[in-house]
Amino acid sequence: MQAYDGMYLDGAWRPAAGPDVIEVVDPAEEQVIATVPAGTAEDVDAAVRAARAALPGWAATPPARRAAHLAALRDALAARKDEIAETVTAELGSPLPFSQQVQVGLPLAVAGSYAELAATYVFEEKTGNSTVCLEPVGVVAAITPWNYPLHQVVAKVAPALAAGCTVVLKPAEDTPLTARRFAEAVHEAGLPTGVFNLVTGLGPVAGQALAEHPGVDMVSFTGSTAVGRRIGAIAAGAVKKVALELGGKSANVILPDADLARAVNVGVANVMANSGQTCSAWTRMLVHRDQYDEAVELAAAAAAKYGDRIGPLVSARQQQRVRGYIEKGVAEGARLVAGGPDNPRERGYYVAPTVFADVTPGMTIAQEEIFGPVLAVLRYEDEEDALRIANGTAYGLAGAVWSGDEARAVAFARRMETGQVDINGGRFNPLAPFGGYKQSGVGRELGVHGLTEYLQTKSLQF
Ligand code: TXE
Repeated sequence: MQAYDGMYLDGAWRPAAGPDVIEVVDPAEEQVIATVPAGTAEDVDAAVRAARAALPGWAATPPARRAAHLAALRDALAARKDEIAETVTAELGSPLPFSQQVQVGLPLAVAGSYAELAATYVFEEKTGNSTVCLEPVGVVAAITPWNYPLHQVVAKVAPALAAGCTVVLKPAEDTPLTARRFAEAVHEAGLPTGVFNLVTGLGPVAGQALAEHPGVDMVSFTGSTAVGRRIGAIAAGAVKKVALELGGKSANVILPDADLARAVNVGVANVMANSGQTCSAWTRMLVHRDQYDEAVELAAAAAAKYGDRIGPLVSARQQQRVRGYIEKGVAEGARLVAGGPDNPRERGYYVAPTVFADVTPGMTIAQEEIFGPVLAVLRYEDEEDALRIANGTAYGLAGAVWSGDEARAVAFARRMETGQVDINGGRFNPLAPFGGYKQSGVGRELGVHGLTEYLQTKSLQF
């Protein structure tokens, strides 16, 4: 057990204001592996002051110099990639190969993309007799969740720094160790003092104090819709900018002319990855009624094969939550064809890869975000029916369409109320904007769109 002290404030690790700590648990072993300080409003205030003091210098730093700093940060993260992957596995539980390839591989690509964008983005443009200046919003509060502990941090901090903003990060209480590794990389990369600050702590204490702090100009939040609403209300009250990346209930629409086996197998893998703890996961599979039985059989077999490779959920709380949803699915009349509510192992917060058939659009498991390895397979009559079902939830974050005719898939995707759609499998693109329609959020992350979230405009007339 390692007792970490200090928070990264104003360019150094400094003692926390209070004595309280947060226990970090290895979810595979159900054992406390470390403690970190539980920050208070006092720590938050010190961090915001440091970020404010650093703002004028960083905002005035030429973009090419900021880009060089971001490239150094990317390199520092890359140099520690194995250690970070091990840290993610220890506190989140994701299997090590997944931590290496996805949990760390993906944010490295994102950090690299912002090092390039900072160098090439045009921060000033002319329109008629005006010059439009794109200036940093100011001090950014980044509040992140635990499901992709490095990616969620990089997806906010890298564009904010590229834009010339300074940052205070409050990471999720379940995964603060990865955030500490990130802060170490910032330090090694030699970023100017106070440009990035880290406060570990509980959401309702440190997170709330940060969102409410008058020295914060913008809050960028990823997490539950319930907390997102609260943060949105705080931001509206203080008239500060806000970006919210919330939950999802994405549809994987398999049109009748698709390669059914491929669409089902990729669809199951998508839901089971990271034990279902992915906001963009395709948790609803929509299949034409003529192919329904075959698809259910394929999905059940694919889920059963996934059994040994799945990691635990992050916490006992999330395990309870997911089991509760599975029990609700059964109670509402859906048919379990793989997995179920029982823990498949003696130790660890595991849930077996679970597939429900005979799910109807109004059921709780077809409407609410479960955030576990649980797939709902729904039947549709025709394309219009599929579209109605796909668009028939409060969320709109991601989705997929499969068809032998790409143009048909694209036409369908254009009618989906969602921020990102993969056509016949798609591939991750660190430059493609990511974010939600409807209750899935406000604003976009990644690429140029992710950068402009952290900018405000000033026009000069001549
Ligand atoms: O999220 P919270 P939780 C969804 C998913 C999951 C559910 C609950 O469905 O089952 O949310 O997860 C901080 N003021 N997602 O409870 O509480 C908190 O410390 C300021 C979807 O872990 O929203 C953490 O840093 N901050 C999702 C962050 O908010 C507060 C990822 C997220 O925690 C706060 C995670 C407050 N009052 C969960 N209360 C996604 N979209 O990817 C908490 N926090």
